[in-house]
Amino acid sequence: MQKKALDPAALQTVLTQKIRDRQAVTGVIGLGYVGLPLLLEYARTGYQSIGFDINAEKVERINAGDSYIQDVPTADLRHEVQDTKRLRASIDFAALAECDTVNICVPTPLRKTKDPDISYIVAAVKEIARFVHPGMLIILESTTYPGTTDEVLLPILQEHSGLKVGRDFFLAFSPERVDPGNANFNTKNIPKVVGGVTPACTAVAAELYEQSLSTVVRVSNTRVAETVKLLENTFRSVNIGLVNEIALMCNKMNIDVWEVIDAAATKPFGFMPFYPGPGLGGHCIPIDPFYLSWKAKLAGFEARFIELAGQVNGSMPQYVVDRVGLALNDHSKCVNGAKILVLGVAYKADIDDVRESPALDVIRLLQARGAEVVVHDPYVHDVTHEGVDARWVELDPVRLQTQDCVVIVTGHGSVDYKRVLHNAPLVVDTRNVLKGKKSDKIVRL
Ligand code: SAJ
Repeated sequence: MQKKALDPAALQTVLTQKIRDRQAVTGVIGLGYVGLPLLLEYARTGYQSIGFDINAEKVERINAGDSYIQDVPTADLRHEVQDTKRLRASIDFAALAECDTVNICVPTPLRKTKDPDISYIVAAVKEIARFVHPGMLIILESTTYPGTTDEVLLPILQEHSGLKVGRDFFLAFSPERVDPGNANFNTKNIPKVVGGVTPACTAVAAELYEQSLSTVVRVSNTRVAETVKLLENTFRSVNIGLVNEIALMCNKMNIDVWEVIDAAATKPFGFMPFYPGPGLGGHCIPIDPFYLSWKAKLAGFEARFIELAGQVNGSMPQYVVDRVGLALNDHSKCVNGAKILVLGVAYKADIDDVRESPALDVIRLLQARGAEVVVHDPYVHDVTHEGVDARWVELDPVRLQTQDCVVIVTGHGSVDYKRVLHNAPLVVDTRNVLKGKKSDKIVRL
């Protein structure tokens, strides 16, 4: 007898009920600083939760209840792996067939040409397409350009399966907003924006998040949701670029830009302080805006602020090295042959991440000018990244006294800057960590 096709609403109702009853099996592809915390939230909510990653070591560590993500306490992970047995990881993507929902949380880097590289997303969605089934919900979380979900994921899923979005399966986008190490905001309490290919997709995706997360913000479609994240991070990149340009301007006019910003920040409305620095690091801010400008260019629009901010922020490492040269010159020395200690290598304070760190550019540029560079960073001991190789040293008084210059590039809170200032003959402070200190030995951006 001809099997009666389920009516479209039935699948949505069935999946919604499974989500509400915690009967849905949730899957997360990509077990990094976004995926693993999300997987843990799903398990905590009561779902059978399967994590997928191509890295066997990560899978092994998760299944041993051993966390490698700063924001995922090992004890919490172990509880869901060993006690409740709700969480497991797998490198075998066939287990996707067991999943009712799948979140894609894989990297989206830039190519050397500054074009988006969505190859990790495509690889993940092709795996899903092998196992997509009626009543399945797929949500892309990786930061990407507007249109990725509709133009790339949807065709792959529909063509491989013959299923129809919004009827047989549900597809949405929800930007990840994880800020690693943030003590106040985490996966559970950061408002979650979500937009689906169809209203039914939005509804089902919101239903899933509403079971685990504090606040869910529904938007009308995937493109809005994709653009939200890019606006958030372009906002930062452009404002950091602005304040870097103001810093260069103030230096020319012999005005203390740090004092200007602190005073401007007393304005109780309509102003948000950003601070100059040695450049833009991390895997979000230097990269995400170029996903937006790349797509805008295809639509015939030149995103000038994004490009300009990229130029200004990208010029800061060279500006820092030029300021070091001028400072040494004032002490009758030159960069060539100078002993220089770069203090701080991570891309921002109090973390160990060196991805895109401007410190690597500062080191590279100083070495290219003949300086003998050593580094100290309490969080980063191996400084062989992106073609840079510099020796890590302890921050002892003799070391400081024998340097020609110390360049503070990352303002880690655990460093004793008073001791640095006391012992070093010259300090170039790109982060104003010596704020309020008066000394001829200090050069500020
Ligand atoms: N930076 C400055 N001046 C500033 C702020 C930052 O030079 O005033 C530099 C930092 O040193 C760093 C880079 O910019 O090298 C990026 O810093 P960030 O504070 O934006 O930190 P990120 O890259 O960790 O950005 C993340 C983002 N989170 C997500 O993408 C989910 C961003 O949206 C957050 O707003 C940001 O953390 C945050 O607020 O901490």
